[in-house]
Amino acid sequence: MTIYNDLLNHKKVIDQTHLKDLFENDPQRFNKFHAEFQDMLLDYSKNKITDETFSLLLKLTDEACLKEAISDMFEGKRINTTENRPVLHIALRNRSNTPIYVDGKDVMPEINKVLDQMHAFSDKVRSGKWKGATGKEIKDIVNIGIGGSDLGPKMALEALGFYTTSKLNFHFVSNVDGTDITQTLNKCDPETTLFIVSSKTFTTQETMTNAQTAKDWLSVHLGEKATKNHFVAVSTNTKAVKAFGIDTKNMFVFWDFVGGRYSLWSAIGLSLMIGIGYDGFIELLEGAHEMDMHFKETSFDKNLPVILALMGIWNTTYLGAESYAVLPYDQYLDKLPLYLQQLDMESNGKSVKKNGKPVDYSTGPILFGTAGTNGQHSFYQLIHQGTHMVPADFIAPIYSLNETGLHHDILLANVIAQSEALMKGKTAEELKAEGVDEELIPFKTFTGNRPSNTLLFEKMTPKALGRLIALYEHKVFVQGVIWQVNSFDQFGVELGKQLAKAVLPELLNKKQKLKHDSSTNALIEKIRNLRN
Ligand code: G6Q
Repeated sequence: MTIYNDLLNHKKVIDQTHLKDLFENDPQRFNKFHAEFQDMLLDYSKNKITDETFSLLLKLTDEACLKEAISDMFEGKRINTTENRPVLHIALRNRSNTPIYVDGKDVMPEINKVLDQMHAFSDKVRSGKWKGATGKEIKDIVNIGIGGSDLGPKMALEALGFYTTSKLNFHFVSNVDGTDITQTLNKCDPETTLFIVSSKTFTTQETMTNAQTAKDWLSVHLGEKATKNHFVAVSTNTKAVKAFGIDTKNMFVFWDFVGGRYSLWSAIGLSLMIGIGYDGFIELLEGAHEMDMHFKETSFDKNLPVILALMGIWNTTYLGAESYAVLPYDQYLDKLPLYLQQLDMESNGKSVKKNGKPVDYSTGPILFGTAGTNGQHSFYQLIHQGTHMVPADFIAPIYSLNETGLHHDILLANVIAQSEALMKGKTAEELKAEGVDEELIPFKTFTGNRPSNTLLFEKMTPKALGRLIALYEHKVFVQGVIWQVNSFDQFGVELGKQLAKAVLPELLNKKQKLKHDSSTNALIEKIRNLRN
């Protein structure tokens, strides 16, 4: 790992420099450190980098054989090594339809077939041709799913709210907490509600529990037979869908080569397609496909996902940042941080390399964020003046879909001012010149020198969203390759699924002997004594 050591040495030089000076010493800095694709502008000049940093970071991509890794993914090689699966979310949006082979078979015809099935179904629901058991049109769509089978369509339906039909209400039930399903059912009429049970495995405890409760609720009101008009399934597990009582004609399949957190583009996006229509969904796929091609074909020094990944690696692995804020200045993107939290933290929250050896450097950071300007009135304090360095991505559309008076200009002024303030800070001298009281100067001083990226795009459209999400997917991919982790498994998530299954019978049966530690035993005792 020679480049690793070179970068560690180089860090010592960077530690002596201030971002403000880098800008003052080089009026061309923005020109050097920005990249564009379609209507997207990525300004990464407010990172603590120099020409040398950037060229060393680019060498990391050679060392990690990034070019080959990208080809392997696009060619359907089994790059998810621990689960022995290819990783082909890119095939789901392969609008050019070039064949992609898995075990000698082109996967595109199957993918297009499911898209056609989704098209026909979503048209029927949107036009009112799909009827409930009593002959009424559907008014409420309830997606029941969790994690990757929930966050994508939930985030995207909100992001594309401007393009979503107002004839239908959309609900997402994910938590096994009975409050989630109860509150949703309270808003729905059984005669006009359609449930989409979304689960890759169709065995996930939360989803199956919620789906059963919904099915019972429907049966009480309309009888068991109503299931066929009010339930559809999105899954890879035909047997389990059948066993649950959903007609497999109303099942939309996807495949093992689609990871949960990468499944928005598959039939998991059914609720989204119903919301924005087939054409809108295709535009989303087109946007993502454009980003796929940009990622695959553009040299790394101009490649948006690669650059974003390298900035993240520099900040996390070398400069010691432990967290990372995603700050969209667009109300429609309010759920983007939540979505990216799963994408990034589930993919690269790993401490073992693909070869089974532990890493001795930092990998994926803790990701958080919220839509601007709300965060400015809360956690930005820590970002500006706390003891942690929190690199941030500011994301903003240049036009609002709801241009109202000066609102959007004010919003944009805020996003620009924030990244400038983080970079420059405010010195004691500047405060003195402003006439600030001597004793308040330490409190009002800002060190600055805090890194950020700014990503501007024209306006929120399905295409723009497709590009944006694919950008972050590939960023996470590049980081995984350089950190040498498998970004596509999630054994940490699976642990939770197993542990809860072991405790449940102990909670239900007071007599069952407990063999945990004293804390776990006491907590179980307390709950079961009171509940029984
Ligand atoms: C995603 C994860 C996880 C998964 C959920 C739901 O990458 O694996 O969030 O999506 O656990 O799983 P099912 O779709 O199988 O219900």
